[in-house]
Formats: sequence, C-alpha cells, structure tokens
Amino acid sequence: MKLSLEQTAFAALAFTAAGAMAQDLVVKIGTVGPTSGAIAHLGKDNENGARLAIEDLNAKHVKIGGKTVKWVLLAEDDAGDPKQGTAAAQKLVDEKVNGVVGHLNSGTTIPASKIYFDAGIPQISPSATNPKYTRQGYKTAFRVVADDTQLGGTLGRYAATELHAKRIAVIDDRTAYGQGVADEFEKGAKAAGATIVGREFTNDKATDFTAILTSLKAKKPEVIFFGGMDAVAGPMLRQMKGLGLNAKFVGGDGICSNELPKLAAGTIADNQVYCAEAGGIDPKDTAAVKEMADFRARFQQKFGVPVQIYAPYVYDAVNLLANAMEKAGSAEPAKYLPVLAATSGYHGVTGTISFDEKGDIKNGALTLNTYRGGKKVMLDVIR
Ligand code: ABU
Repeated sequence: MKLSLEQTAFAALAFTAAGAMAQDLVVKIGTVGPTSGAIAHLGKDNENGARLAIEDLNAKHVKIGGKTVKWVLLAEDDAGDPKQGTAAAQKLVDEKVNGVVGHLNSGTTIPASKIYFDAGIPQISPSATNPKYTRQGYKTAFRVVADDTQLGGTLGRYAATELHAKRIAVIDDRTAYGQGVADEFEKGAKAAGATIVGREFTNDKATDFTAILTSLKAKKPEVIFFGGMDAVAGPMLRQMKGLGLNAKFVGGDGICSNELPKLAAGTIADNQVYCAEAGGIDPKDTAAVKEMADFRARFQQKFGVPVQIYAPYVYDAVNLLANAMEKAGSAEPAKYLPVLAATSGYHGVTGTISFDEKGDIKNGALTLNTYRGGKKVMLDVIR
C-alpha cells in the first residue's frame, strides 16, 4: 500500500507521540543479590521475583503524576560479598535508580544500606534478616520479612519444646546472618530448658565439615542447629549421614529452599530437617493461600523453576515501591519516601504489609517447614 504525503506525515507524528508517551516517565528499580557463586539459585530466585513485578507493572500502564510509566529493572550481582555489595549499591546510586529491592544477604544489605541512605534512595530488603539492618536509624531502610530475633528465638523454643531436644549443638557460618540467627536460636533454646552441648563454626564457602561434625558427634546432640545458607547445609547433611550422626537438623530461612534436598544429594531423612521462612500466610486465609499458590504456579511457568524462598517477597517489595510512588504522585525518592514509610495494610501476595517506625514489617509471620520424600512440606505458620 502506498501512503499519501499527508498520511505519511500523520503516521510519523502518531509514531513520535506514541514513543513520547511510552517514555513519559522512566522509573528505574534496582535489585541486587548473589546471582553468581554457591547461592546463585537464591539470587536468581530474587531477581526473577523482581522481573515478574516489573513485567506486571508495565502491563498495567501505571501512571504517576499523570505520566505513563516505563518501569526498568537494573539487576546487579553482589556474589553475596560485602565489598561487591557496596560496589553494586554505588553503581545503582550512580545510575540514579528511584528505589532498590535488595540485597539478599544481611552481610551485603547492611553495608549497602549506608550508601542508599546517604543518597536518599529507599531500599526494601526482601530477605536480609539481621536485626541491625533496620536499627541504624536509616529512614530509607525497609524490610518485608521477620528478623533473626524472631526467627532464631522461635526455632530455639521449637527445638526444645516440640522436638523435645535436651541436648543441642550449634554451628554457624560466621556471616552477619548465620552468626546472628545462631545466637538467637541458642538464647531461645536455653530459655526453653535445652542445654547447648557444643558450638562450632565454619564459613560460607566451606565444603568439608568432618572435623566439627566428628567433635559434635561425641557430644551426642539430639538436634544440630545451623546458622547459614542451603549451599553449606546440603553438604553438611550429606557428611552427617556419612558419619552416622543421626541428629535432627534445624536451620533458619537461609536453608529453607526447595533446592536443599538436591544439595544434600538425597540424604535427608523424612522429618529430619526443620526450617522456617521469615514470612507466611495464615492457612485459614484461603483467598490469600490461593493467591500465593497462583503466584508460585505463574513463576514456575514463566521461569521453568519453582520459587526457592523469597521471590514472592521481592515481587511485593517492588510493588510496594510502585504503590508509594503512585500515591505520592512522584517517583522522586524524597517525595515518595514518607508515603512508603506510612505503608499500612498493603495487600501483597505474601500477605498484608504494614511498616513499623523502624521500617520493619509489623506482626511478621514465620512458616515452619520440614522435608519429606525430598520435598519441602509446610507444617505451620507462627506469629
Ligand atoms: N535471611 C537469610 C538469608 C539472607 C540473610 O539474611 O543473610
């Protein structure tokens, strides 16, 4: 078909207008996690949660201050390393992101939070559970999961009272997360009447635990608590089996992945491992349970892998930023930050989110899980 001069001019004008409209307002959301290294599967899980949220926001044609928004995700890899974490944070600040969802690890989230605070950029961590993150007085720091005080303390009491363990050993990986959650676990278990028969430590890159497991075996623990991530817990469980150390194994959210049975090379016995995610939905809230199940199914279909742990929390965190920007009528950090801080009763796929004065989720939940037949099985949601 041949177009007249007028038709060509009109088409060009329409094309330019459409382009201008599409680019009315570009909002950049940064996300950071370890997408390389031993826990890359968890970093990818978080990144994919952010990708899905950005895709949904773009499909909704959200308007902020009357302008159509093009949402852009800037994803950075910090390899779970504090130095790389601060470098990634600085890069996002230099790129003038409007908000950040991350980082995954407490050991990267805490040092990065100073960089975001100094730049006035709101940051929501979907997974860092060390309490210090929101206790530094940084008004830019928010968290949509419970912290290690709640997580470790609850698991300590659970091991003593529900698993009836009198003799408990504790191992941690000396990270901001692992050591902190292990300390809280120890306090909770002792307060509930258990004795800590041994405390050992390793690091987040270790693969050989023979020495510490042999030492702990002699102390006859009924439960071993591990403060660290699934990539270390898996080989540790494998080596426990090899050494004939048949204790139950308890850990926090860092081990509570769908990948753990694979990482343990199928050596986990049914009801041997107990762990808790730092969030959850009341099983009686059937509408919310369905919403989460639908999210998980959509995620699996889109990325070809199941949710590991925190993708839904990342999804909610990105939407929380967007919601605050919409309400404020501005994506400028200084303008929407007070609206974000005032978040109350936000309905997300992970449940209802309200922030307290520190930026922590109010009335956070824990989801207790075990593993049976190589699959993660939910036991209870505790508040
Ligand atoms: N919360 C477990 C994984 C992330 C972290 O806090 O280091």
